[in-house]
Amino acid sequence: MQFPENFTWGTATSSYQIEGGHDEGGKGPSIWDAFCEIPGRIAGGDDGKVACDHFHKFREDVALMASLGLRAYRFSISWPRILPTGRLDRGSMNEEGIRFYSKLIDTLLEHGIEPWVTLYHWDLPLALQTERDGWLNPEIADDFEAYARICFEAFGDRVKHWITLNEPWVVAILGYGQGVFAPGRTSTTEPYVAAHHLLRSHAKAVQCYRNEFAHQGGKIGITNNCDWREPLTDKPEDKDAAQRALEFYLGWFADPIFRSGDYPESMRERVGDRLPKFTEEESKALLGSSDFFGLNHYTTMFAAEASSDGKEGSVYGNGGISEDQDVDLSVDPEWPLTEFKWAVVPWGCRKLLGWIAERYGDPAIYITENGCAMDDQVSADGSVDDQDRLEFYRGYLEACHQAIGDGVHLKGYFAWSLMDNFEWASGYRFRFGLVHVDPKSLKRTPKKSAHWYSKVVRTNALGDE
Ligand code: PNW
Repeated sequence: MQFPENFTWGTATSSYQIEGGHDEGGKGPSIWDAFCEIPGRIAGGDDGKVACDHFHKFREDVALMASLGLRAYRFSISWPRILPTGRLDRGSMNEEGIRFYSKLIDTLLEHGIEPWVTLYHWDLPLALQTERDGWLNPEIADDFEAYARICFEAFGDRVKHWITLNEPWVVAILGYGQGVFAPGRTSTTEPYVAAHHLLRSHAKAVQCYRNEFAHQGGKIGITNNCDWREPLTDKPEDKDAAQRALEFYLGWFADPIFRSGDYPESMRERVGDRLPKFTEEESKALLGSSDFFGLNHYTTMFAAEASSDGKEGSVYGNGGISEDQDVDLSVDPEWPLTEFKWAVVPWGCRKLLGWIAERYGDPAIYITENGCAMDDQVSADGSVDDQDRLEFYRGYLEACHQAIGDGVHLKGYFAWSLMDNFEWASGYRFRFGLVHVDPKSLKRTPKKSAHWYSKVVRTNALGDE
């Protein structure tokens, strides 16, 4: 199974999950630094103070990626490492932070690895939360634009792929709806407000890039996450439920950008006044504001018209505010589960890619995350024979290959994650890495899946192992 020659192969990480150095090099605190201090919020009382210590070991990590033959690396910039208070007016810019990412980018380029940079992967400067209400404040769009401009200025000569936001759905639903992620708020109105200002912020940053940095010749887009929703039966109500579930999950963020400049009709109907409205100018700025369709995809569930007993399926609920969607979710007990209890369903990936191609007019799609946590058995020498993870990747990459055969413009794939890291509210219990990181020595050892992925990347082909 051969992939196109110019297909982008990479791995992905995010700042808070790997960097550590939480109070080093002039960095200010983020909402995740604070959230981890609250008893009971993170499994095992873990935090990202040291994480993988990538802040000090980045050269080693880049060399490791190069040795695996990876061509692209998606990482995120920690906003409070650049602006310790989040804004230019109070604290000033942190030159040390700029120097850190500059060195990282140079090191990647020296090794022939393309940097793909995410501006926001959830580590909001704490002061923007405590003093200004975070993503609930409309003015955050100006703060985000100012921060983005600094990054374009400092790194845009070398960075040609920008991702404004990672998974605004997670920020809105898990951060402001269920409160399991920072800032830990629980509400049925705030997710829609936060989502609205996340979208406005994205559009502003893109406008800034296109107006002021077009000469840099890069691409800019957004990454959304979505699982596949398969109708439980052929009944029209279940088919409608699956469609509605996808609209509440992905359409919420993708319709304004790739389709209509506005939220899906199904959301307007059901959410009513709690769904904010875009001005005409905002709609115009949003529509077409992404050069590519970034997609993080992990799993699949069945969707059915809600029954009165209101059952819920996934660890994080059902992909929106359940009360608003009227969708029941379930899984097939035959589907294998990862350690994270996400079902392994490669055909769901193929179907989702097809759904996106159709609904959004065949955009260039990049899978910016796909991967799994598995029950790694670590040998004394740190090696991990993770055949199950390898099978996961083989299955999902086969599905990607089939989607390309269906005519979907899938242009790249980033494995989540380069290495085991801080898995948010689950702490260090779940290991998504291709590379094992020893919790004490922080020594890196590629797992069996990493060697397999390395072969795929080098040959553009899915071989046997
Ligand atoms: C993504 N959901 O998070 C993130 O981008 C990564 O930082 C994270 O480590 C990875 O997936 C694994 O969890 C998600 O509930 C968190 O559907 C939750 C969901 C999806 C993605």
